[in-house]
Amino acid sequence: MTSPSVPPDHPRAESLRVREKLIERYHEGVVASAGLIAHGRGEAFDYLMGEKTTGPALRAIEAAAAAIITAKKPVISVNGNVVALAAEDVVKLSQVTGARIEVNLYYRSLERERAIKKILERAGASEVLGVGKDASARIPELGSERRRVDPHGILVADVVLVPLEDGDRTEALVKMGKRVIAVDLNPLSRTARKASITIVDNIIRATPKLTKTAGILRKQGRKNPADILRNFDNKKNLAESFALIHRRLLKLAKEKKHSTLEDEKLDL
Ligand code: PTJ
Repeated sequence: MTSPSVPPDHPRAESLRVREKLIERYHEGVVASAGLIAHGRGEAFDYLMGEKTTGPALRAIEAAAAAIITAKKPVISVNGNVVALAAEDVVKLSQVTGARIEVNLYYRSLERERAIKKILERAGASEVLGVGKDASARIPELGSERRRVDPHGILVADVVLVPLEDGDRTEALVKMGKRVIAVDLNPLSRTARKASITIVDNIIRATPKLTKTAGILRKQGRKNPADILRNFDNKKNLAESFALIHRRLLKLAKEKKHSTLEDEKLDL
């Protein structure tokens, strides 16, 4: 099936281009069919937050950067949606922080693992863990295919970044004593609530900001990251995202004239 090209003057051109990219990757066997549904859910929450990186998200990004650069064995876990939306950005993050990249899929198949690895390598990755027999270790207490991990990657990691995740694994990883960083537009999701640090933002916006912040913190030395982590409270940060959505909807409800998201980006 061929996709219609997106008219550049369409008011939601960027959003449509992102959708087309995901559909393309779906047809290539990279994105799972459920990944398209997951994207729609993410879009809905992005609307509620004004499609921009919020204050609470920026604070979570700073804490996440601090956690990654002070980790001994940080790992970035990637799935179909993540490579479709942010392959180059994930590779850059890995290069700046030294975090290893591991493929970890809910709908696991060797074809998908290989296709994802190929995209990451095309984006500049020199190493991709967790493909095929390399995912020989198991996360205890986890029933899904996500339990299969690389013994050199997620199994021994102290910090794991899990963008676009389903909640069970986050919970299991936290139980294993790991610090888990989630990127999830839905602040109500299990993942968002179970993670150690939750970045409530679009992976497309959050990943380059995370890389930039990690680079800046690295230059400042290690004391500052430790302070940032000590002062970060994930529950409080999530509550700020809820409050922000609440305030935004109240403000929109009070608007007398009709306005759309495109002509009125509310500054909250
Ligand atoms: O590639 P696989 O086989 O590992 O499968 C991946 C999916 C995404 C299908 C799987 O992990 C899944 O079912 O995830 P969920 O439970 O639907 O959760 C995905 C979460 O990501 C939802 O809470 C969405 O709101 C959120 N989300 C979707 N798009 C984005 C996002 N968060 C950040 N940025 C996005 N672009």
